Amino acid sequence: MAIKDIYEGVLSFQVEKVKELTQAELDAGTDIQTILNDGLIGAMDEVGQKFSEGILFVPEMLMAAQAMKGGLAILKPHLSAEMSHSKGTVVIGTVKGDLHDIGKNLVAMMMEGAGLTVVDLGVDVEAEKFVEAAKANKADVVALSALLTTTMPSMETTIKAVKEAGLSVKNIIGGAPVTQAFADRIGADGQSDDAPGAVDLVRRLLGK
Ligand code: B1M
Repeated sequence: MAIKDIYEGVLSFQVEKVKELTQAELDAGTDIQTILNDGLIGAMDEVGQKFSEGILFVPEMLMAAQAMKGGLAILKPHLSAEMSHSKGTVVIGTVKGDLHDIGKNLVAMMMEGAGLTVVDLGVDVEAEKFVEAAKANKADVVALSALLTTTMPSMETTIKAVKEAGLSVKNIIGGAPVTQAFADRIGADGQSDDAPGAVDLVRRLLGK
């Protein structure tokens, strides 16, 4: 039994095995950060890398994320508030009018896997709800997803509302129809084409 087995368990999508191994490491007194960083997060970093290289695809990334989430659920009660907030808080949702959530969920899971605290508002989220949640959770980042060209304007409305509320947060956007030119035009701090890229973007924006 070793952290390496947790890492391999995530890479081979074994939810139950990852949960059992994570619990076993906890019971053995292994440092939580080591389990998190060297096991779960490390494996998701490799998954993200392989996705970027075209070696793994969305279904595999979702399965690995599920396995990682299994381990994370075991660790969560043991993570101190300080640790769980140490890498930043992201408020994420699919913008108003849009019900697509598979990609957004994947982004949220990868962010959790990267040690960020994620507040997921779901789908069809009004601009005001993003503002309220960002305030209530002292968010570092507001992350908006849209899959429809018709809901892209909701991103602009939301970013405008966040800025008007005077919140000191970074706004990022993503989803199939989103481009860098669009992100620039609506004043977003960045955009990403995929979930691993969104994690990298947040890390860059937060200087981590
Ligand atoms: Co809809 N749909 N859909 N749909 N749907 C698309 C998006 C569409 C391209 C299909 C098509 O026509 N070829 C089209 C949009 C056309 C357009 O606007 N240009 C479309 C349409 C038209 C519609 C409806 C209007 C259909 C209708 O009712 N007439 C309707 C709209 C409903 C609404 O939202 N109001 C509709 C409904 C649905 C379902 C409910 C049936 C279902 C959604 C189920 C769900 O999400 N729970 C659905 C689905 C499944 C799709 C397709 C087939 C697949 C989307 C998906 O989940 N992809 C899609 C066609 C396609 O993409 N092939 C389509 C997998 C997912 C992992 O990828 O979401 O792109 P994706 O996420 C990626 C990146 O985009 C990125 O990272 C993810 C992972 O790498 N990403 C981010 C996403 N969010 C990000 C945020 C970030 C960063 C990266 O930072 C914040």
